[in-house]
Amino acid sequence: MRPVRWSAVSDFQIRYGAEVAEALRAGRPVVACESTIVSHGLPRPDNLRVAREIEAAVRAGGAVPATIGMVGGALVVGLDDAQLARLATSDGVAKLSVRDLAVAAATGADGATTVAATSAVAAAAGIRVFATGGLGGVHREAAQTFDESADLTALSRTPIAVVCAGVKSILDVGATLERLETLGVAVVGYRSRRFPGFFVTDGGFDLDWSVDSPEQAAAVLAARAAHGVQPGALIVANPLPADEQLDPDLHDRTLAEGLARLAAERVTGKAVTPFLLAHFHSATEGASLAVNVRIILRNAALAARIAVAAATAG
Ligand code: PSU
Ligand code: MN
Repeated sequence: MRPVRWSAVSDFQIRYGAEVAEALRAGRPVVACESTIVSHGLPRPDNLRVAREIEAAVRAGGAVPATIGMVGGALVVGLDDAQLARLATSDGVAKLSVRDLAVAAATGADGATTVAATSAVAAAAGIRVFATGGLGGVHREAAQTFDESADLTALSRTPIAVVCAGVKSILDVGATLERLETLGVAVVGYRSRRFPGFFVTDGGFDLDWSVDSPEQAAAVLAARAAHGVQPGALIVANPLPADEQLDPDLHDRTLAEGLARLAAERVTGKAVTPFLLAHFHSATEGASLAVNVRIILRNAALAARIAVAAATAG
C-alpha cells in the first residue's frame, strides 16, 4: 500500500481565488464549475483546454467562474490556471465525493470534486449556481450492486441550482428520476418537458415542470430561499438541440459494447463512471467528445445567465 503523507496544513479553511472572493463580497454573479469532469471525465490533452473554455463561457455570460478542487490538501474555490493544469494533467488525482473531502485534506491529497462535492462546497461558499455536464445517478445493476451516485443524496441537502444535460444513458435514467423524486430534489427542464439523456436530446422520460428563461430559474431559487422549506437542489436540465446530439444508432451500439466490457472486466465502484465515459470517447473516435464539450459549454453559458438573473433579483 502506498504510504499516506499526512498534510502539514493545519488551517483547513476553504481557500478562495482572488477574483471569486471579490465577486462574492460584492454580490456579483458567480458560477461554480466541477473538476472531476476535467480530471476523470474527459481525456487528455483536451481536458485542460475544455476546462479553460468552460471558464471562458461563464465569463462570456457575465459571471465569474469558480472551479472547485483540492490542491495539496487545500480545498480551493476558484482554482487558478496553474492549479487547474495540475488537476488536469497529473496522475494520482483522487476523485472526491463529499465524504472524501476531509480525509483528502488531512492527507494532503490532490483531488477533483464530483457533482456532489462541488455542490456542497459551492453552497458552503455562498454560490447559488453550478454548471456541469451530467449528473451521477442510479446504475443499471443497482438492484444487485447498490451502486447509486452520492450526487443524488448530496443534492437532496444542498441548496444550489445545477445546470446539466440530465444523466447519461449509461445509467438507469428512470430509476434516477424516481430517486430524485424520493429525495426531494426539484427538476425542471429548460424549455422542455422531457428529461435529457446527455448525449441524446431525449432521455425517454417526462418532466412535470419547465422554465423558459434564466429569470424564471432565478425566480425558483428566490422562492425556495424565501420559503426556507426545501433544503435541496434545483436541477435545471438543459437538453442539446436534436440536430446536435450524438447519432442515436452510434450511441446505442457504443453503450451496449461499454456495458459488456464493464461486466467482462469486472469494473466496480467509483471506477464505473470514468470507465464508461472513456469507452464512449474512444469507441466513437471523438464524436462523443465533441458532443460532450458542446453540452458543457452550453450549460456554462446558461448557468451564467441564471447567476446574473439571480444576482440582479438580489
Ligand atoms: N457523468 C458524466 N460525466 C462525468 C461524471 C458523471 O456524464 O464526468 C462525473 C461527475 O463528476 C459526477 C461523477 O459527479 O462522475 C459521478 O460519479 P459516481 O457515479 O462515481 O458517483
Ligand atoms: Mn458509484
